[in-house]
Amino acid sequence: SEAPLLYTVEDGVARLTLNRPDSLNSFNAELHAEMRRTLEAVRQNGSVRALLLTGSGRGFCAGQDLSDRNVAPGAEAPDLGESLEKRYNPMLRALRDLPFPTVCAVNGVAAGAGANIALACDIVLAARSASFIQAFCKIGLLPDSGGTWTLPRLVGMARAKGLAMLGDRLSAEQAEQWGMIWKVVDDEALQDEALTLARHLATQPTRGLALIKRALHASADNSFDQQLDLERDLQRLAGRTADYREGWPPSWKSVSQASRGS
Ligand code: T3D
Repeated sequence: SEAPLLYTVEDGVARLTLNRPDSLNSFNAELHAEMRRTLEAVRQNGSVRALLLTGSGRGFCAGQDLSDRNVAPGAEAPDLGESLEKRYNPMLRALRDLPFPTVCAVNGVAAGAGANIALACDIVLAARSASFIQAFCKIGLLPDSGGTWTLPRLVGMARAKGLAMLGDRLSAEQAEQWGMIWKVVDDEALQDEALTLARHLATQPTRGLALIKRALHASADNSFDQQLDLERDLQRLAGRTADYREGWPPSWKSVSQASRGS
């Protein structure tokens, strides 16, 4: 049978494609194992400078494969805490902590954990026909894969509560209007545009982008004062990178000339 996860590296971009289209790329144990292995390989691969995550077929990801969760009456309940501890949480941590930009191309419906995996990426593009569903409440669960942390920060508490407690389908366009994602793209242009964006990011100062990511992530838990201290520390590191030292005179000149209209 076909691999549940497709993985290529080209032009500094690691492309991961969830590939269980018959079940809308839902996560079974095999896909979890492949994701874990591949995210580790991506982190270790010195030539990778951006990651692009997408799905095959008409969906992006429907979250947990519920056919692995059939609970017969009277049977012992599965330990979902263990599922998060051993599978989802390590995946989300690995994805979020990658020291380079992650782009998600949401090609179709993103439901349950699938929605929150997408939202854990740095830049989220979605096909116009895609949608996001915090489906958990319909089966008695709460948003996981970081959703209860990510959602209020992206869309505010009122919308986070509505999404999480109602489980309604949010269109890609509404998600863009709410600032939950970066951009909606026409369906037929999605993969090209996402790849172009990921390739562009892979040519940019990777260490600087990693520091941006660190600072923005830390801001969620810091006071303004703490964040100023963090910016000082990280800017010190950024100022020592070859990218800064080689890059600033010509790009500064071209920027200032452009802004003077010459
Ligand atoms: O358990 C733990 O470890 C805890 C962690 C939980 C994390 C979670 O993600 S919990 C939330 C799980 N996901 C869901 O509740 C979403 C379930 N799916 C849906 O609600 C709908 O499929 C969608 C709204 C996403 C899409 O609807 P639609 O009408 O476009 O497609 P469909 O017909 O429902 O699905 C197409 C096929 O995919 C279908 O199979 P079939 O009939 O063609 O053979 C359907 O059964 C299958 N499928 C969809 N989602 C899942 C799935 N199969 C297994 N697991 C799924 N989650």
